[in-house]
Amino acid sequence: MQVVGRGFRVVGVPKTNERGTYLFVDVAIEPRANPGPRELRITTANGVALVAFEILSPLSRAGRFQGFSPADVMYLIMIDRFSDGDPANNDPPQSRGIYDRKNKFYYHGGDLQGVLDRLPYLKDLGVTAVWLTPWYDNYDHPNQIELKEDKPSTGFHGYNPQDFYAVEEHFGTLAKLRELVDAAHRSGIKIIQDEVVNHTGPYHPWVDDPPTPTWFNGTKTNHLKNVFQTWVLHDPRPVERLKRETMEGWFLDFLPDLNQKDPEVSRYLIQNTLWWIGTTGLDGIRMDTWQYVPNTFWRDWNAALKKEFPNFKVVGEVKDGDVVHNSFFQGGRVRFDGVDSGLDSLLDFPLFYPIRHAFAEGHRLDEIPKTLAKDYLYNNPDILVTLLGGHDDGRFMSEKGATLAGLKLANAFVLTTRGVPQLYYGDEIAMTGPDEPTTRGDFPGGFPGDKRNAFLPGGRTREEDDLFYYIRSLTDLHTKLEALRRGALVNLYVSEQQYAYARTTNNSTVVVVLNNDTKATQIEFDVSQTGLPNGAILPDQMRVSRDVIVNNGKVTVTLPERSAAIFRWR
Ligand SMILES: [Ca+2]
Ligand SMILES: [Ca+2]
Ligand SMILES: [Ca+2]
Repeated sequence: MQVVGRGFRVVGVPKTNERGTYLFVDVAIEPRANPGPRELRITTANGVALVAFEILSPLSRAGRFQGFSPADVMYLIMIDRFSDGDPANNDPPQSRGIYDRKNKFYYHGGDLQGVLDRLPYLKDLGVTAVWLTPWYDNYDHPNQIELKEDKPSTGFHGYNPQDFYAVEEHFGTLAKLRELVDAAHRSGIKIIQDEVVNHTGPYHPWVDDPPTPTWFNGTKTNHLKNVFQTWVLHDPRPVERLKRETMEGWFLDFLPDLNQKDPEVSRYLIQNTLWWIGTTGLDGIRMDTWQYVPNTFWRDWNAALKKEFPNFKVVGEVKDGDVVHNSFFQGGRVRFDGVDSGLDSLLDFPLFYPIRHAFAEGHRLDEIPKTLAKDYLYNNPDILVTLLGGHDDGRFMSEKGATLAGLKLANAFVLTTRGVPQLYYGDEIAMTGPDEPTTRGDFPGGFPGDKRNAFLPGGRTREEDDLFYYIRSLTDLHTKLEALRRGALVNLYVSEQQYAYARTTNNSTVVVVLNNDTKATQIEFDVSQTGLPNGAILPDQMRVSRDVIVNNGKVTVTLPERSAAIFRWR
């Protein structure tokens, strides 16, 4: 083993695996090494191989690696289904034949250039952070292992990585990704990467030739199946067999489960994350299938990230409606297992389900404050990512009983309660889709030949336009009013279908009143704990209520059926 070029060297003795198919080499780069190409020269009895290696200049930190906060408005985009900015990559030579817009399980042509082209639209909507579904290279052929409706599927969603160091060719290149991150930053928009480290795609070359004997939990022919007994993960006295099946079982029985307890796997995954952040300048990570990976790995992974990128933030996906369960995974606290995972934030699924029940189906609204009442279990509830829609659930508008008025109410709540609000692409124009993958429909106007362009006002129906501007007025308030970005949440009034709360800072107060009932309402409630003085006049920013005046520490609010008022003081 030799290095060719200056400024780097091999550390220790390189190791090969038993079959001689992998070589593990540690390389140290000198702090003053000049950027540019290098080579590793590997000599064996059978000859010489050269491996290309490149030293990149570190990106300037200004305006990069920013993290996210409750001041942001996050927007989830499924890259393949949002906007096709480069039709030339729709059916690439290396993966010919898995592009078909008529097949909901195939690639549809959306790409990184498409997201780049739509930055002005996102900016106009008031988005400040974009979460993109995974851009890892997925397999180049139909998936014969995972049949959907008895037919082969593809990795259009990005969650079945084939190469952790490459960008999917349907989406673009690493250069295009860097261009997108830079352009987004110039528009005041952060980029959140969606990562997967629990498993690889079913066709990853490691599956037939693992770099170490313990690279995966089990093998293709001999592994546990994930039994999804997730409750045992927070059980201080778990049945070990159930815990192993849940932590180490292969997801859906076909996604090879990486063994993060193998030190080489752990190093590979940590370095891979640092590489994506460092080479692109992105701002945060949404981590898939968080709960199926050991907390000890997360502790080390988060520590490595924060050491290099102190402002960086991570939100984990724990898809569960139980606060007791979800709160166990948030970091900042050593749990009974003796580990602090270091995780900043979680997708707030415990709040997602009551949001759907109340605002889509019209069930009791007080389920929402009842869920928020469990916030004390979290180490930091204010950084949770709140949502009314996502790519793994049917669309809001496809729920039984859903109406535009209900969707407006749900948006009004998500954009005014505590947490980091997250929108799902297309919900702002009331897209429908009852299941996965119809919930991942093509954004109208994002694709060549589309009959209309809903990115532009003229391409939207009157109802869609009305909803779009309603949400835009909410994101506008969220951006302008400090109380909505970082105010404390104070509950003021709860009944079966009405809920009033304030967000307060030292010098500003916003009072939000939601009426989820199908008839008009008048409610009176005490606001003295918000510090609002008697005589204070509060205008409604949404223009559904008359101004209210604080009288004897109380206000009286009259609201039409299924509507939200947002009263602002100072
Ligand atoms: Ca394309
Ligand atoms: Ca591919
Ligand atoms: Ca696992």
